[in-house]
Formats: sequence, structure tokens, C-alpha cells
Amino acid sequence: MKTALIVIDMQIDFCEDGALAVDNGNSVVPVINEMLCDYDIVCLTQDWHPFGHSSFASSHEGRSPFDLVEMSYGKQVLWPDHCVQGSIGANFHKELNTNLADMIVRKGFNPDIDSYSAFFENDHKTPTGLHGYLQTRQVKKLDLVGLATDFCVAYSALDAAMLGYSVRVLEKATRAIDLDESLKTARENMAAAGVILEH
Ligand code: VGL
Ligand code: ZN
Repeated sequence: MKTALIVIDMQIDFCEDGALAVDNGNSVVPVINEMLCDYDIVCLTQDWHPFGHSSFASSHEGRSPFDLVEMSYGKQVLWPDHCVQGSIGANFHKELNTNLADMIVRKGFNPDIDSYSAFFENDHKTPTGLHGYLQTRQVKKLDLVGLATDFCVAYSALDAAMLGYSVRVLEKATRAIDLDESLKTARENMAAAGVILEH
């Protein structure tokens, strides 16, 4: 039985001065680098949106970043343009050691659906392929780190628990966006789903 470290969206746009900077996002990079050797398998996710993606406020006339809108698949927060495919901001943080990654999963490339979770797009149906990969590699336990605790990390953790993995979120290696108590809500939802929140 193997354990994988899933590193969520450690990209330039989510770090200091990035398009959707998470407070102190940078500070988790050395913490994550230290952990990489402790795992059987390491997977990185990369938020990877086409120009004009439907999660961008700029794609909705009269809307501003952080507005909440209704999409065909449910509620969606609108974001500043970020992690555009091929842009500098979509690259991994320069100091993240990507050499030890077994697998890199790109997500959010479908123009009409956002994808917070590393497992399913925001319709909660369309798989990214990560579950299949982890099954093939006999992984049963997951530790999640990266950005942002209350969005992509939390959605990934909830899907992972639902898929039957034993899941921990290592909070010393995550940071949150925290819109309208979203961190508190995410923590409560993760705890209720059986995700272990470790410091
Ligand atoms: C994320 C908002 C939009 C994240 C990605 O990585 O948490 N948040 N895209
Ligand atoms: Zn995104």
C-alpha cells in the first residue's frame, strides 16, 4: 500500500505578486521541497486555463473578480485572469523542486468548466485521470499540500475522501485565499468527510 504526496497548484500566479496571489503562498515552497523524498509517489497539479476561460471575471460583462455567479454546473466564484496556458504565471514556482514528480496533472483546460479538484472538474463528473493513475500505482493514502487550502486543496481532499482514499491535509504546507470565511467552511467540510487536518 503506497502513499502519495499531492502538491496542488504551486504556481507563480498563486504566489507573491502573482495574478491571484495567496497570502504567504511562497512560504510553503521550502516546506514542500523538504517533504518530497518521504513519499512513494509525488504528483503535482497545475491550474491550466485557456485564454478567456469561463472562471475569469473578464469573460463576464459587468462582473468583477470574486463575484459569485451561477453556471450550468452550480455556483462559481469569478477570478482574476490567472494560470493562462503558456504564460509565466502558469509555471511552477521557480524554487519548487519538480524533479521528484512522478506525474503532473493539468486541470481547468475545459473553457466552460472550472476545475478546482485534482480529481474531477467542477461538474463533479468529468475525471482528470488522477484517480486512474493512483489506482494503477497502488496508492491508498494521500497527503495534500499546496494552494489554496480553501479551494483547490479542499475540493481535492473532499473528492479523494469520497473516492475512498485515506486523506490528510498538511496545513503547515498550505495557505488559504479565505473569501467570506471560506477557510472555516472548507475545514468543517473536510473534517466532516473524514479528512485529517494535520499541523
Ligand atoms: C485555485 C481559484 C482558481 C486554487 C485555482 O488553486 O485554489 N483557486 N483557480
Ligand atoms: Zn484557476
